[in-house]
Amino acid sequence: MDSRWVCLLILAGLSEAAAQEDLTRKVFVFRTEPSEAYIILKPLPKEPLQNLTVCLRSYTDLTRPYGLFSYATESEDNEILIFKPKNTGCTSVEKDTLDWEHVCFGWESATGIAEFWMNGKPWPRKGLKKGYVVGSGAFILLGQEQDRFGGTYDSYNSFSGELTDVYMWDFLLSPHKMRAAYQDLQLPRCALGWKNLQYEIKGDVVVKGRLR
Ligand SMILES: *[C@@H]1O[C@H](CO)[C@@H](O)[C@H](O)[C@H]1NC(C)=O
Ligand SMILES: [Ca+2]
Repeated sequence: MDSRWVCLLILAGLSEAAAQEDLTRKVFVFRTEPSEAYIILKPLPKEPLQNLTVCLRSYTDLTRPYGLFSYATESEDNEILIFKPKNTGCTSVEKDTLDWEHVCFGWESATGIAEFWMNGKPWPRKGLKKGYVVGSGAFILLGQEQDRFGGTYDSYNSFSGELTDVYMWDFLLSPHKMRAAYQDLQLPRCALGWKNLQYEIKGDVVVKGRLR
């Protein structure tokens, strides 16, 4: 979709969460590199989606490509994918310029408009799959890119580092709320969010307090 970040899409509806954990001021640390670990997110979507927003914040020194958020259905493994392609232009990351990166991806079927926000700043909007409906019955993972519904990961695309502030809404956030997500301010209620997260850790991932 653009040169630095790729967001593919197709998505489903969200149901109410049951057992939830408030992860405020916490992060997931994916400790190994490359990694076979991932985190399964719930609740599983029940309704097809016509609108959506996914936001998250990550911190890593990886220079290879990596998948952060992978939403797959049985018919489409890249239904929604937040994936960072190879870091171009440099072979190693300057450690003192490393910083957290916050991204939000939003999409609205009626207009087919996709938004991509990087650290609170919108990139030029693009057209994407106007009239499409994201299928329900999804498998949502953090830290790997699914090449098949609920499985087959290429560890070369795995994430290593810290991940936090993961949210998904079944509507397109307003520009005001996109900026609020970046600034970690009050956000609209959602079934899948960092303050009420239902998740299951698979592999070497630990929950730790934030350092910043
Ligand atoms: C999706 O967004 C459009 C435009 O804002 C709205 O008209 C429509 O009702 C929404 N659909 C759902 C299922 O919420
Ligand atoms: Ca894939």
